[in-house]
Amino acid sequence: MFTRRQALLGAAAAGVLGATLPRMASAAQVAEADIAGLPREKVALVAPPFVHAHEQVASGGPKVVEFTMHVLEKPVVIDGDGTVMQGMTFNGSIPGPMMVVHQDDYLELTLVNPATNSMPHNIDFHASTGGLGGGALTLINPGEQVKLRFRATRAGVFVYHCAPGGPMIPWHVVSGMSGTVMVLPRDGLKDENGRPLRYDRIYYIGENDFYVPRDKDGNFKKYETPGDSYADTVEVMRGLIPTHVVFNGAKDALTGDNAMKAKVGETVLIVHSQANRDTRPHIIGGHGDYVWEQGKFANPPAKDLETWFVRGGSAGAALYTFRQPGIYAYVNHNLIEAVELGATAHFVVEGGWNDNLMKQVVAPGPIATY
Ligand SMILES: [Cu+2]
Repeated sequence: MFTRRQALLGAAAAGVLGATLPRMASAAQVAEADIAGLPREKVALVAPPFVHAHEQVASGGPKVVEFTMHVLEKPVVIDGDGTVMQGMTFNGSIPGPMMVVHQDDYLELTLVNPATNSMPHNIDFHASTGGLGGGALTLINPGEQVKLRFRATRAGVFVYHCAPGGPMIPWHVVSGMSGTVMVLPRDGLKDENGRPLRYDRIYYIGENDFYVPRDKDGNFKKYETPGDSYADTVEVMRGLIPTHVVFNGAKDALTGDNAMKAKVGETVLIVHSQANRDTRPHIIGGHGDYVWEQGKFANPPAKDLETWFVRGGSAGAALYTFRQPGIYAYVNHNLIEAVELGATAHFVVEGGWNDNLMKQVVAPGPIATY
């Protein structure tokens, strides 16, 4: 292969730089040589709702950011009753971990399908361009691995999911195989006037709809393997009514000891993805100060939203500065889904109460008679 570097060296030696280069190196070869010269960074992923450390404003030029994920098929408990689903996961978590890069970086993923799995898997990156979002180039059997690189040309939060073909696609997705890539603008997030926006903390909430079959008595059924659960699960899926709608892979995965933390005055970026079904995030007692409802940062954020809409197959981002302490429920504001099916998380916020914003003027007591 004749690279741009070789072409430049050869042309410079011959003293004809510029005259021969365009015809001697194809655009693809030029790009490959350019990419080979970029700095590389290896990033270790962390399980949601946490996100790996990253710069909000890129300190250098484009680079190649390397990630590795293992697909793990495993049973997961999805509610407090001990209901078990035969899950399929990226890196063992539902949702899969968030990968953060900057616009014009190259994201390079090594995807591993261990021999202990039973099925082929792949990855479709909504952030990428071409080849089924990488799905066509990443289909691997148990015992195989593959490496895919794509250029992050558009800024925003984007879903990734498994898409191994036909009826396997929705089944793998509703079994847990989705996650998010965040492509930050190189100069960071901005408000509607182009002024910089920063966050003190970031949380990634992946919402999932699960379809667990029931036995004739109405109890959730348990299966030995994903394959055993397939036929019954597809029947429930076709009814389009989920048995569970949860954040972070299980009912109450983000409440109690696992509630997300913040302090009064801190600004939190909340990224919310749903790979399969529409949802409507809402902070009870708070707002979205700046919301990229469609999740794409080239568009100005909406302001002061009460509830926002995240389309199935996309991710949205909301920036909120907490102004009061307390426990905030963060819900899908279909309240049946929030309370009955599981789509509720908590933020525990420390700090001083502001009476100017809210005050109980008279405590509850008997109805006054005059
Ligand atoms: Cu899969």
